[in-house]
Amino acid sequence: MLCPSVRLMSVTASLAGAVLLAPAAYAGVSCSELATDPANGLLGSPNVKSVNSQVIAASGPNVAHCQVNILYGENPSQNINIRVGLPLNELDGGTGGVQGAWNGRTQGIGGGGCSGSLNVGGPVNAGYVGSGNDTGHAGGDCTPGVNQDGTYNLQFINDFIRNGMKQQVLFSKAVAKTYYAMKPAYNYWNGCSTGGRQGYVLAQELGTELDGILANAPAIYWTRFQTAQMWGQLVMRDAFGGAIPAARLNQATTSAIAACDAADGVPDGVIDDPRTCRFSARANVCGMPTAPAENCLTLAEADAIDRIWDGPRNVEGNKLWFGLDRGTSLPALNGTSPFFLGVIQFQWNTHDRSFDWTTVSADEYAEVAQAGSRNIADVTDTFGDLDVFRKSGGKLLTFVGMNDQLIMPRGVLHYYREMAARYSNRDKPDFKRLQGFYRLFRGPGVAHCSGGAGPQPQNLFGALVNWVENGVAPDQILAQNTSGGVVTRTRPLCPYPQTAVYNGSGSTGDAANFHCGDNLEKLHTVCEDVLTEYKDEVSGDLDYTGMGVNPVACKATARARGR
Ligand SMILES: [Ca+2]
Repeated sequence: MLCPSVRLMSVTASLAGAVLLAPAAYAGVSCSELATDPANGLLGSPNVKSVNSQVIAASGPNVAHCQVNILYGENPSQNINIRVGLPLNELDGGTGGVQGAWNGRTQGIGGGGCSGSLNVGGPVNAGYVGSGNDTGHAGGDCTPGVNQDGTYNLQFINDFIRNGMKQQVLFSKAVAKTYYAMKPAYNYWNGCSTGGRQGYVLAQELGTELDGILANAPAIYWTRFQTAQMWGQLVMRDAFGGAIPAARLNQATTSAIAACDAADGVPDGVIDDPRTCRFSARANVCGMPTAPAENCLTLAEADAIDRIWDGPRNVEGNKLWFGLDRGTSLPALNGTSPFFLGVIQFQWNTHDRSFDWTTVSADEYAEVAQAGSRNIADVTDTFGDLDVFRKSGGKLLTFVGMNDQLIMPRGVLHYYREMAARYSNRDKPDFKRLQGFYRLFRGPGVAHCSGGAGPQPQNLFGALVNWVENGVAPDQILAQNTSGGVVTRTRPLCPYPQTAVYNGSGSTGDAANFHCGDNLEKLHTVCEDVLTEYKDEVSGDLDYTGMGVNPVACKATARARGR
């Protein structure tokens, strides 16, 4: 057998950036020792309430690995479960990596909804040290964020919003260093939805710890967008006391796609940029020549759907958050029961666990939104800057489906535009400059994280790794549709504000016939998405601050459009 230290040095040389701590002799420890020897930094350490570690044998698709479970808490009420999965090191029989079976990298994975995740099999099977955490609570219920006595349970909220994943990342790096006697060469995050939001929190608040973050469909602006999940429910309840039948909602979506699909130059069943689609559900009112053969609407239903697309406004008509875009499946938020996290969000906003959303009219929406902004959104909404992350050389990659049915994708564009303004030389957003470390890819026709009629993005994480380790920034991401395992359509996805432009000849089902171009930051599109002042939702002015959007130009274009 090759001397471990020689072998370690030779393979390490192939991994740029790896830092070898102990070239003379391999100083790693066995998996079982990680939790039993206080010298390894876990047992007996401050705030580590308990720890165990054991080798888990290979099973089905899962490789043999070392599993470390840590219960972390700085006080009796804080109980964050963290799991770190480590490909076996040499002492434990691992082979094939830069040390044992390890590829020299860590990859934290995120949760969903109000849950974390302890399932680290994906990264571990790919050779990474994988990590997850439960965000400090079991299950997916956010209700305990408000105590019965009407106070906030800030421990619960902060552990879910930020503490869990920060400790997860820090422990995963420390445990890897001890187990392999090597610092990880690269550290990554990989999450979607809540996992995407967690990636943004890490970029904003733990900016020096990660080299690359894949944060898809991020649930940032948690309070504001989850409150907006209830908008359609209020509108429908006001108008006719209940939900529009799903078949009629779905027909309205189908009709909107039919009306706007070809306007982007490619009739493919997908609206490339739904912000440009002005289709009104009134076209589907029963008796209208444009009405569909089945599932036509009453006028009240049509107006309610138009308001769902438009999104919440206050009584003065100023926009408070973004709606669901045309082409997006509507029943997830607008079914006979509201989405459960939206109901709980109203309770968080009002810090009243028994708050009943059915007591709120659409005209009163702004009051609930403002309560949320003033009471809790500073804690939950994670809209901080990326200064430290940017300065330390991190790369942030985000994919968001334009027909996401749970988060409002325009919220992600909103943050991206803000950062483009922040990292520009002048007031005007500078997307090229922003793209130096932060790239946002839109997925036309794609639903929440995946699904929907649009081409699905391929190998986003691989693109991030290539960017971080080889300096190759992704200029496009390949997306595809498949049917029965056969690829039926390919299309490039482009870094915002570019989009895929058809070259004019050849199959529109072939990515080779498209290039990334155009500029979707059209003045009227951007102006219409300026929001009412944060924390003054009831009667505040539209807030252009920090958006890089010129209010004078917006007023001029609004006048020209007669709006
Ligand atoms: Ca189209």
